[in-house]
Amino acid sequence: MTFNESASDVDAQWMAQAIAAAARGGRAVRPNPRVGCVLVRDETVVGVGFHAAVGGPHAEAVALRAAADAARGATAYVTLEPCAHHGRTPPCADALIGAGVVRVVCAVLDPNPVAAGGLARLAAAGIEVCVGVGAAKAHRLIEDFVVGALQKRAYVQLKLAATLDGYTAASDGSSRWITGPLARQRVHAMRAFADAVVVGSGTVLADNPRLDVRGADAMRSEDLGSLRVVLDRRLRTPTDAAVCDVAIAPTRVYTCAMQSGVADPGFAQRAAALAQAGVDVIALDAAHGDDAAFLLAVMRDLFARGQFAVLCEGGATLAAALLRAGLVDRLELMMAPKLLGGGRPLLHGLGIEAIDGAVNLHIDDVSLVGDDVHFSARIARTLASTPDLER
Ligand code: AOF
Ligand code: ZN
Repeated sequence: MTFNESASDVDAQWMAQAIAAAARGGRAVRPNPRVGCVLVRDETVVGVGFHAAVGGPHAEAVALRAAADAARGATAYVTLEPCAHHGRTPPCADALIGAGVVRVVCAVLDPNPVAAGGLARLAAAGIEVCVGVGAAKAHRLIEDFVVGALQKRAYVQLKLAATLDGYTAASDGSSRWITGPLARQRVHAMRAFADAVVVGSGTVLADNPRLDVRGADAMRSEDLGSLRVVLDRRLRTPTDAAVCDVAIAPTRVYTCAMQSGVADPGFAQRAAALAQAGVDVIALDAAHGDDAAFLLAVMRDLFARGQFAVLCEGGATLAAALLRAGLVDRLELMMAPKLLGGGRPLLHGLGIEAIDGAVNLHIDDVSLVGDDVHFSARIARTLASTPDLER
């Protein structure tokens, strides 16, 4: 198998088209990956496909169907290694072989051990294969899938907003509209793409957010927004909190019936009141007294119930706890062109004392949104299954 050896700038351009096709897949593909495929023969595109919904045909199958006989002799550009397994659909590696494709260029290897092995199968059939072209961009589209496939937990995007000097609120607590309307619009788009929006109970108590997607007026009753999730170990969320208005969107509260092994006498009554208000209360037995274990249990439970990717919107205590637990996959940081010189910090309780302990980020994107700056960064860690190469 060659590793980028025979790839060229031309390959990078076709792969960019396959990546653009993959990006057309939306929420409906989860927990499966967003994948795109472009078939090229004689420098002409003869078929394009992308994975549109879980259970539906894979990107390669869609592109092969579009190309029909023109696939013979073509090169396939696929953003993910073609599968070698009989899953919900037959193996794409076999379909590519059967269609007479002569070369397969893919961006990243499949981290899913059940489906992997397609490149080896293609190579064994005499097809020229190549991996690593466009790897960084293609990997970005499947970050949620990789976390789900390897860790069976929800993928976590952490959204934070602060002044340029890193404060989320002034010392009197006032924080409304640190960032401008365009940045807020972008956050609404992120909420809409997530399967759930997650906050800590401190944020519910301090800011009373609604966490809706567009505003209740625009929402029809059958068109509820993303699930809202409150992490509330002590069950402090009041039933009259805006987030408990389940006419806007459904709400789930994760809690713990016991605190450090001690039963809380008012717990059952508060849980019953929330349930009465239509809130789904889930008490996890796991991990009394241990933030990291509680948060991991929450992320696993979310995944098991179909919330494969979540947007965490704070506050500072939950954000730090998630980072400490190694449960943040991507940071979305909105910074407003304002200075406060003091106030509430972005993170509370990260527990790092020396620069060596800093959380390292890899910034993929920086963009101006109105007057604000949006940084999108992944938490730097080794991507085991991904060649760290992009052409
Ligand atoms: C996709 N779409 O375009 C490609 C995938 O659930 P199944 O049976 O459809 O198989 C999903 C696995 O197939 C997935 O985990 C990934 O490893 C591989 N490739 N999956 O959903 C696609 N090419
Ligand atoms: Zn496949």
